[in-house]
Amino acid sequence: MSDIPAIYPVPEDFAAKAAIGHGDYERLYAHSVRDPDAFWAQVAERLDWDRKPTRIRDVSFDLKDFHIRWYADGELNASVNCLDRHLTTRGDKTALVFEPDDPDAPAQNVTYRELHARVCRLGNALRNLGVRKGDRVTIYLPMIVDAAVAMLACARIGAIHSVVFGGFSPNSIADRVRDCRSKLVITADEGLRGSKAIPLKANVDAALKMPGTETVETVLVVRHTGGAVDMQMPRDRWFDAVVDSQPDTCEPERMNAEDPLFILYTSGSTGKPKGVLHTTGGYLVFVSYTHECAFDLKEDDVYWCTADVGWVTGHSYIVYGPLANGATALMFEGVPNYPDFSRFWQVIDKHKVTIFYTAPTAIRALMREGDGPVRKTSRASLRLLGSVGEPINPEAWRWYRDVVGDGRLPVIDTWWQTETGGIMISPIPGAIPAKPGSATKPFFGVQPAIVDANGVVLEGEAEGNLVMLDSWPGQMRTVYGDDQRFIDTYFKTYPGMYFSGDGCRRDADGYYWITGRVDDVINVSGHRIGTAEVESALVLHPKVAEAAVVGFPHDIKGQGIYAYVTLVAGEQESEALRKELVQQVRSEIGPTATPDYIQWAPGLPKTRSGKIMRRILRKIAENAPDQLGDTSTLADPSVVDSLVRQRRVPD
Ligand code: 6R9
Repeated sequence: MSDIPAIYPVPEDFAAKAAIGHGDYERLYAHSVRDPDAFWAQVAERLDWDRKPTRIRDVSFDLKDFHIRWYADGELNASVNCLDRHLTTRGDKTALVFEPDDPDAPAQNVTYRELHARVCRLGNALRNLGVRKGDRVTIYLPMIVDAAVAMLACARIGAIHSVVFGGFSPNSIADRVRDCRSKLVITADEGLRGSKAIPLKANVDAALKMPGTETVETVLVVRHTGGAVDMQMPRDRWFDAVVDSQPDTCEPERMNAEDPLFILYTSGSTGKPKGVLHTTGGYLVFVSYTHECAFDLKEDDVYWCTADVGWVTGHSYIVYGPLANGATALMFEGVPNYPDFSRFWQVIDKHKVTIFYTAPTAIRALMREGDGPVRKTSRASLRLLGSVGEPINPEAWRWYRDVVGDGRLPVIDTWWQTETGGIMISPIPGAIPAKPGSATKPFFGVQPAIVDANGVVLEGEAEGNLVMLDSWPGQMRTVYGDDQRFIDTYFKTYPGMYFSGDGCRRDADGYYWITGRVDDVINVSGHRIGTAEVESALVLHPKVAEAAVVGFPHDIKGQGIYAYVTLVAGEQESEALRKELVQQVRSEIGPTATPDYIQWAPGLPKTRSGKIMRRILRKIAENAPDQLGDTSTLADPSVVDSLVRQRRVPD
């Protein structure tokens, strides 16, 4: 690592053209936090409001009077801001470029005018199907233009969308439909990933057989691959049959800034995934502003974020941020290694992509294939690279900059969360020199701090837990249907502050270095998996008495899933059972939660009060048996020896 420079100045040619250049950051940041009301009032002018807000920030993190409201007397419609207002100046500009899974299938360019019409037609269809303001609509689609159309059509009529990632299982769909009592589901016959068909409609069918999903009245099915599906009348309707004949204008619903825009489920340290709720005004202000500043957006950029719309990155930085800014955004249906490991770079050349935003796990997987697949492409159109989802190790950062970016482009490492709505800590590319592995400095108006275990704010160089001292417009407003869980999860650990769940270090230059989750959340390839969810899936098996799940370092995925399983007395350990358990987790949650390793555990290390000591299990999973620390408080220290003996030793 010593050969990686500790700091990379902003490339001169980039700085020269950047909207926010050398020396501007400190001044603008100081201004943004000195008078947040004035600052965020001014930023809000970037949107078209039906009624301009006069109340800007109305927030208290104090548990006795807890509330978070931004722009509370403002009114606007998110789809109008993403579409209608661009029609006069950018009607014929490409809003979305669709690049299909199969490189030989035709790509599509959808203009703002076309996208507007498609959104309006679906909005009308949804209204005809009885969807009203405040109703919930579940979206379970592949990475196709209709996914963005579906989100924006909901926004247009004031329905709250809940996008479920296409890799999730029927069980996970059912959980999410049940939790928010969805009225309608929008899906497709199948998705395509690396030429493999994903049976989306069949998964929805299976989900809707599960109890508690009876609220769903209609399933709209997009014809995508043409694969055979089972249509159950009158519930199931073909999307084209219902939508295509609709008028291509649709009266937008006038929304209060604090009316919900969407719910997105995310894993936490306990229980089932929680429905993170974002509202309309603050969220849209924040994602459009961060998208413009962090990516130094220019009118003629072709911007590509490789995330799936099923994650927050897809919501904020494929759909809402870029479209609110009138940008051209690329949607890619496929995977980085199909037909081969050069695909990303070929797509960049094909569509002349200028800004590329991906995840460290993808960078590491591509880096492992060597420089060849990259070097055989030009990538001359690129001017900025971004990373998101997990800590990026300096080696991967440098490969990204030097090989993908030919050493000439700025790299921004952007830290944020589903809960934060948008980018919180990131270089402003024309203004902040980068340090590989550091997300660098807070975005305008964002006030991070590092606290010790007692919640004492640490100054200067420090390491501890990452909190936010004050609100920002993109902050989540609640856990859908469970205000108390929202407060308990984020505001109880350190009273008066938002707790991120991440550990963090700040260096002498004031740069922030995220060290990873400090709670029981595992970050697998940038996807959050709660250990409790995997444990529940394992103990559902009749032969399993108990399970404990921890993360361990993984070369490509960042973290892998390591499960300790104790069988019911008398049951036999076997390879077949191990496979069955892996399959069980996949079908309960989805392939992203697949355990990398299952270790049979005759017993688990517990305190005398019966608490599993995960610290010890983590060290064993990390193959660091000499760092177990104090085991004297265990009820039965001998279980540790047997776990250590049988641990997985990486080759
Ligand atoms: C946007 C997104 C959030 C968690 C977060 C943190 C990790 C995200 C990161 C990063 C280090 C970065 N994370 N970006 N860690 N550096 N640049 O990923 O949202 O899926 O909710 O995950 O991901 O641990 O707490 P989400």
